[in-house]
Amino acid sequence: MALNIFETFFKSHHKKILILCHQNADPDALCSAYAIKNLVAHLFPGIELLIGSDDLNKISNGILEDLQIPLAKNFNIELFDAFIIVDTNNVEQLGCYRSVSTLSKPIMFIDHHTPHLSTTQITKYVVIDETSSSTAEIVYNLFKEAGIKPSPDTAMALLIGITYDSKHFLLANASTFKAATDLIDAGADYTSVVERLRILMPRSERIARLKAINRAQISDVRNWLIAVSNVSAYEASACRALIETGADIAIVGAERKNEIRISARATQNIHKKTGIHLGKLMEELGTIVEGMGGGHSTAAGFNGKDNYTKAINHLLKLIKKQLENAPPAPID
Ligand SMILES: [Mn+2]
Repeated sequence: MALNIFETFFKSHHKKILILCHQNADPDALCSAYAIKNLVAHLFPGIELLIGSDDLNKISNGILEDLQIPLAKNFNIELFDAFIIVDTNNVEQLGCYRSVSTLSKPIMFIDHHTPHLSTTQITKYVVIDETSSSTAEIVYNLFKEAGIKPSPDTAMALLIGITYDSKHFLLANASTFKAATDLIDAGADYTSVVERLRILMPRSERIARLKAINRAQISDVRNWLIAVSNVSAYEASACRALIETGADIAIVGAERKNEIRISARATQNIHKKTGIHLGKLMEELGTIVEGMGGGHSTAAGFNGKDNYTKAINHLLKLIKKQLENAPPAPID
């Protein structure tokens, strides 16, 4: 089924295609893009496929070198016939390549996040599975459906993507493990995957986390603890630090020259007990404040312009409104 959509997209005689990762591309995005490039080389030789990303996160930079993944730079996006957007649920997250949606060219999304409303308006080519641990698992299933065994390098890349996004199989289901064993059979080595993903947290990230905790404002809504803070970088990591420290919901904003970025995280506990879905709230925020948001139930983000205080206050209001009608947190 997914392979049908994938093949139909390529059969439209596209000659030069760009695969795009979200900004600050993580190993799931980068490795998925690399594996798609190799799958297409098997299925449709003759198509020129390039991988692009506004920037890569630190771990991805290491993987890029290790696996010698060709990342294209300084290209003109107008020279491509079509685009594949991986591990990204809205074009706003493409950073400097966000204008691809205005080029009136075919676009395909391959992703495991909750699709943004705009996605289905932009294109009919969507290979999205929200139940999948990672985009890499979706890409592996395309190989499987096509009856193609990934090369050892491709298998390695896919296992890196799956391991990273499933948090070393903490968020895995049976199909995640099945994909992993198939990839190990195809030549991937799990010990090397773990070694590649193990890096020390940079000092600047540790400082950002400590500052976020120091600056946190805490709201108590029906015993649920919401922590709001700000940093100049590492907002997602700062959110995780606040959650690890004890918040039920963490919101961390970062304000840069002409843009604001907000990350939010919630515990599985508050999501299960109150039904709160941060991805949906971030999407709603995009209809109130200029910008675009989305994500998963317990991890979401928002990108906007020049409206930091307004965006944070509105998000907090949306969360409070929902919690006021939800079951309270049990007090210990
Ligand atoms: Mn992912």
